[in-house]
Amino acid sequence: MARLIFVGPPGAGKGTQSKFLADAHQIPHISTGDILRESVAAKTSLGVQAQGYMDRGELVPDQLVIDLIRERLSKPDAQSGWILDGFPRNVAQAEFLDALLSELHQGCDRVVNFDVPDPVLLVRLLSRGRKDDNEETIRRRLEVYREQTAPLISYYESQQKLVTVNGDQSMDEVAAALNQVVA
Ligand code: B4P
Repeated sequence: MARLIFVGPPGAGKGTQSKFLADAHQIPHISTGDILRESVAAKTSLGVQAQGYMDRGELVPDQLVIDLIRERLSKPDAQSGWILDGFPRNVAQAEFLDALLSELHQGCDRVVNFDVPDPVLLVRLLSRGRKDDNEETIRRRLEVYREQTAPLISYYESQQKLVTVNGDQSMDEVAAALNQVVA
């Protein structure tokens, strides 16, 4: 399984597990959150436009992330596999991705949904302590997840690509569960 999409609430372990699996399979880990944070730090035009949304726990406008994903997936190292971590985040982004992949003659093999209860997410994110990991912003990110990202579960279920992993286990246990579903 070389082309994977990771979906789940903030703090579910998408970034953590992406790194493990990308290293093991020697495929790029493409995290829209990481790319946006690097753009904010470098004060690029994308970063300047994205910063306020990220600080408030809102999704940045679709067109900004769509443009960056189009560019990233067109690079040579993304032609034989990737893990998309944090993209798509809503149905409009998922529809864009379906169209882009068909243009690039690619397809996604599996969509992994990380299932973790809200109280566990809150504890994890508060202990990570990133700039957007304060209680008010986390609550907003969880609301945004429920309103905009959770509908992707039925979107990908209907494409018969969805697998759900229990993310409320140790990192090694989650990695083992993930290996079983993507092997
Ligand atoms: P992201 O960077 O995607 O932020 P996240 O969802 O909080 O990260 P993640 O869920 O990967 O964290 P992880 O579990 O690895 O997005 C940040 C912001 O960028 C968004 O709010 C939005 O503004 C913007 N954005 C990104 N993509 C976008 C898009 N497509 N469209 C629009 N806007 C977009 O780690 C969490 C913590 O849990 C870590 O400390 C980790 O060590 C710990 N952890 C992980 N697994 C664990 C386990 N099994 N047990 C215990 N702890 C664990």
